[in-house]
Amino acid sequence: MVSTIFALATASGRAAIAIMRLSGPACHDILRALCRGQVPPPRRAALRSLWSGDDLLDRALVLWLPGPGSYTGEDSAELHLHAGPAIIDAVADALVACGASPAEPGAFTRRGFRNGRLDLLEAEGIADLIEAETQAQRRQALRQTEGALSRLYDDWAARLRLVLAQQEALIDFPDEALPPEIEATLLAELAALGSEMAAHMAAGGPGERLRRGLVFAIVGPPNVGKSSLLNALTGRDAAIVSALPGTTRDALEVRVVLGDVPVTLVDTAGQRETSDAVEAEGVRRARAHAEQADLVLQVIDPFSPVPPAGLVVCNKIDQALAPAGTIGVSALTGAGLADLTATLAGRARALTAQSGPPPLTRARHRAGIGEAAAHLDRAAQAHWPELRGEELRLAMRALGRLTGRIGVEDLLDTVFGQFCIGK
Ligand SMILES: Nc1nc2c(ncn2[C@@H]2O[C@H](COP(=O)(O)OP(=O)(O)O)[C@@H](O)[C@H]2O)c(=O)[nH]1
Ligand SMILES: [Mg+2]
Repeated sequence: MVSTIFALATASGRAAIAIMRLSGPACHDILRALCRGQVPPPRRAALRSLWSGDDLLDRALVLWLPGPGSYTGEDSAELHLHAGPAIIDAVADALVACGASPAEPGAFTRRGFRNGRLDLLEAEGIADLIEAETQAQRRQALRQTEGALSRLYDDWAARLRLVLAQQEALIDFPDEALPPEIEATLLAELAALGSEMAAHMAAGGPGERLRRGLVFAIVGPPNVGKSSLLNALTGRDAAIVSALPGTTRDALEVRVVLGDVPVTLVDTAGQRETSDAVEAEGVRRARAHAEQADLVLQVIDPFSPVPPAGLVVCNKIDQALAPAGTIGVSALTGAGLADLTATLAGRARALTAQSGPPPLTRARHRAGIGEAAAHLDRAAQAHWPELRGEELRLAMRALGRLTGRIGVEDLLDTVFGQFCIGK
């Protein structure tokens, strides 16, 4: 028996309106109880008094959204309450008294998935859409909620199904006069699918990076002005600046938006030999950060040796000229900072740039496509027709798990656990 769930769909805290959302078979009964029989017509907003016994709880805009055309596919309702905490508490109590229960995170979207209103990729897109901080992230997430990635994977699955049908014909009628080119056509299609998947994985980096945001690490010798540069770039007094070398020990992270991409700038301890155990740990962490960063800004000053490669920023150009091949700035005077910001924004855009088909956006997608491609590879090399058929079925299964059309029970908690309550 499916339960009826409710949750606040709007953020908590004082506001003009709070939307309480309900979904499940008891919705109509609950509305009838709260509105004393005056349930509004389907999909028409209507003002109603909400009652709990003789207690008037609020006057609210009420929406009755019968399934299966609702977000969850079930009978649903919305109560647009005045957003006072006492009202929300009273309405929640009344809903519980009517037999409804508070929703878990992602419960509404999960029901939508179960009822075929959206697939797993589209559901992930909705989670990303809510998390999106920049317009580029919003566009990418919206494209995924609209099914762009699902269509790509479904199309591959459909082509695989055809290959599998041809393969089965070869298995079932080995002695019949089947056209001799069947096997060659089948192998050519397998190769084509394999290379499309490989290209998709190769092009997936930007999609994943845009979804999670970038990390730029600021590294270099002590005292060249790394912390000053972090403060200047972020317009915040986040890092401690001092003439004393070895001031920065913990890596300090500040989030900014560069080129419409969220970027975490990490200030690190200056690279030098040190007998101070804490600073040495800082130096070790700085190296680890640099290894994992999407981009490393090597900061020097005009008096330090120029690193052999990479993006080199020479700070303190108020004191001396920057060496050739470096980007000269002064964290003190602000000289060159606009150019540096523009360069970093360009790098951020390049690292997340997309063209052509929708990119994969999560490690889950990469793993699934990788698995499908591996089975295709084995299918192409299989000597036994039955073995090839089995590998093709496994490849289709890997694709089906991506959209959630097959065997995903074990995945659902992971996917929907990332949602907020009320979505
Ligand atoms: N003249 C000059 N001094 C700077 C500049 N940037 C930072 N400093 C000074 O250099 C010293 C070290 O700065 P800090 O940001 O702590 O360097 P870090 O050790 O690399 O993080 C401090 O005394 C800063 O005031 C600059 O652009 N010009
Ligand atoms: Mg520092």
